[in-house]
Amino acid sequence: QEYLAVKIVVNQVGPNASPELTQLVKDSKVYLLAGTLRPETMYGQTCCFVSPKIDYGVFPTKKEGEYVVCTERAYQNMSYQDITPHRGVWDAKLVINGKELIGSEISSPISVVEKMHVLPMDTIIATKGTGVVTCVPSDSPDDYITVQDIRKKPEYYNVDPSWLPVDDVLVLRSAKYGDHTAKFLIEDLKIQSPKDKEKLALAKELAYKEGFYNGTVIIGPYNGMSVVEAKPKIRDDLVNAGEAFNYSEPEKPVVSRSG
Ligand code: ZZB
Repeated sequence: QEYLAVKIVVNQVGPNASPELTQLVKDSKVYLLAGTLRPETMYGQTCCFVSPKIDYGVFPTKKEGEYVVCTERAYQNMSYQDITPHRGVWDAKLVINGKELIGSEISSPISVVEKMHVLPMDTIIATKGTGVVTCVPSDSPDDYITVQDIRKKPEYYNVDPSWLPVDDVLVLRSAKYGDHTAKFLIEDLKIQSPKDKEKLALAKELAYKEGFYNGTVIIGPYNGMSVVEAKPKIRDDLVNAGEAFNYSEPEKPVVSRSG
């Protein structure tokens, strides 16, 4: 699986950050690394998700004074792909729980919304991607329903309502689902909560397929172009600007049955 890791700048830490993390963000450049398969939707980011159930590492990059936040597992993978300073070395400068990051003020490449915040997503899987998910509520049903749920009960999630994104930014058009694919599918499949796992998996698959094969970009420099055409261009632009990099995730290790 070939992911794009998007570098989201942490401008200011939130209220739960430890003194160590606060100091590090003051003294250095710290990026959240969001793993995505959909670079063409990056204009529509409205926040970034981490899981309060996952521990993350703050790891060094090849640039002095620059750090990235992701799961140890993800960084370990990267350490064999000539992305990190030392091959096969994955020592974290700092280990932090996702909770520490919530409420941080961030900004992400090509996002129309310039000032965003980190919010909690309980359904992030620790063993996939970087453990950091950039939120695109226009085209990701999981993101759409998660933001809605936080909006409904911010106290439960321990989220300051001022961190919530305002309007969704619409980035793709398709014949089947219009300009707001995620909203369409959430309503059509009557998905009520981020815990509706099976329906959300179906919504994700439908959104992926329609977006990729029949989607058109309706924003930014590739406005009017098909997703098939624009996707690699947007990916390359981000990589060339140093705002993202490609990395691959190995298939799950297979347990040998041969004995
Ligand atoms: C932005 C985005 C915009 C995404 C969209 C999807 C969609 P897959 O196919 O299952 O590998 N993601 C990444 N890592 C995780 C994780 N650890 N746990 C839960 N979700 C994760 O899914 C990869 C996509 O799932 C990634 O691409 C990321 O969200 C999220 F419009 O990034 B995506 C229809 C989906 N649309």
